[in-house]
Amino acid sequence: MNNKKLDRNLALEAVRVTEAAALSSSLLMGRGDEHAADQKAVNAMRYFLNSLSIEGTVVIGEGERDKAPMLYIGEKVGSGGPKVDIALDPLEGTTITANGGENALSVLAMAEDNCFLHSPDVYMYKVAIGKKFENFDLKIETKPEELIYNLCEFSKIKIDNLVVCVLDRPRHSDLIKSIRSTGARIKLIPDGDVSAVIATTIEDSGVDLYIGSGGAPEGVLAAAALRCLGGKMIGKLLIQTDEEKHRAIKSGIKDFNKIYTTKELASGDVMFAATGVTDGTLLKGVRISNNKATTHSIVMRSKTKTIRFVEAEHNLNIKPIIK
Ligand code: VTB
Repeated sequence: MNNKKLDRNLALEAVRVTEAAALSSSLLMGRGDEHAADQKAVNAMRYFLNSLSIEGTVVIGEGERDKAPMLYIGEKVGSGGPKVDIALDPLEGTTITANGGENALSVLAMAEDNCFLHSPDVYMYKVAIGKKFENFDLKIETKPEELIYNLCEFSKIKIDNLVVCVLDRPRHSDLIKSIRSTGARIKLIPDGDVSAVIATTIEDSGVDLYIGSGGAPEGVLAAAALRCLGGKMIGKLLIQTDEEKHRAIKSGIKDFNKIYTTKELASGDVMFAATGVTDGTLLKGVRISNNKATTHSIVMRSKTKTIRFVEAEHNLNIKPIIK
């Protein structure tokens, strides 16, 4: 069975996993406890991952083994079957969930061995553009102002109609100034850059371009999504300390200055599933009423570019949420 092409039904199985994680963590929406919400998502995701017929290895996970007791990088999951590499974030947007904000997702991507960049948990500078700009020559060294002018020239979009999404962080103050100097508009987000990168490719999301530094593991997950949806992303690891250098080397990174394309972050036949935890641009969050929960998920494959939106109703009398 090993090294066989991934069974397409696995993508549908993946939704069950993200649904479970989203359901569990959504119970703690707005309760101000990021850690507990994350833990619930991790418990549920791990339980359901272990029921899949795969020999899975977590390559993007909750962190190093000594810091993450579950779903750590290198952890084996599944009940046996084809070898699959797994990139996951049981709760992308822990703070968002704790605050009851928008765009928290439970995310899972799968591919054959060695298809995901084994990224250390450091920052990555990311630039992402949607499908409508796919033929645009995206270069990481282009200054934000120039990138915006070039993109508008390429697409004939008026500058003041272009919206750039940026994580709201003090480290982005110069970036924000540069973007504002062009006349383009900005959507500042508190967290959740996987969702923001995906938004560049969703029609009517109100986001055209994503720029800034965020988690590198989230960069791999976002690239996996773009492989299925279209759009382009480039990323560069931002390795700032000796300790980060050491972790990068341990992850197998040789060239610290390498600029990664979407395909270098997530190559091969990729499957991507996400379920909304809180309401967002792409998906609605979990709704619970009368012992019934409704989830909204997306599941897609890079090979066929099939995109499925799955709305599921869970009868909590028969199958309670894992707590
Ligand atoms: C971003 C954000 C994520 O990490 O990637 C961020 O999109 C980067 O770290 O949702 P900082 O918070 O240090 O800026 C997350 O918040 C996930 O932890």
